[in-house]
Amino acid sequence: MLRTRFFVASAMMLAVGAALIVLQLKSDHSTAYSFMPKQAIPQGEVNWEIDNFPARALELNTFRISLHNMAGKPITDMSLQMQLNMIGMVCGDYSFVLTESSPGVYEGEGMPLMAGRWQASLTIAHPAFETIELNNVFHAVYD
Ligand SMILES: [Cu+2]
Repeated sequence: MLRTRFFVASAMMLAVGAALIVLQLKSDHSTAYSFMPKQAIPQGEVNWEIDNFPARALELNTFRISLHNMAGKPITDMSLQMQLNMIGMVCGDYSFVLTESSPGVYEGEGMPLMAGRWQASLTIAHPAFETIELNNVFHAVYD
């Protein structure tokens, strides 16, 4: 009898502990926005770079996107566009085009309008491919 009660009590404590861990993981997941430098696309992989990471607020920052296929060869002649939006705040978007500076490498200048967390939405288009949309998150700071 005592043993059963002990077992029930331990099982409940384990359940509560597990629930707390799950809650903690969930809240971590919703608050931890991390920059993902590599993202997969159906054709291969995308590499994100921001010069002087974290980005500078109210300054032009170079965003460099490298595209390569499964064989590691550059994916050329794509049309890239980026839009920056501040997360959880409507303080203005910033859109710009990225141009191909060397085969498979696309560069453009983006300006986050405030310090904080920003979402970068990238559109990769080509007449022969289905348009790809990717998102990333980065921090902007004041100089
Ligand atoms: Cu803002």
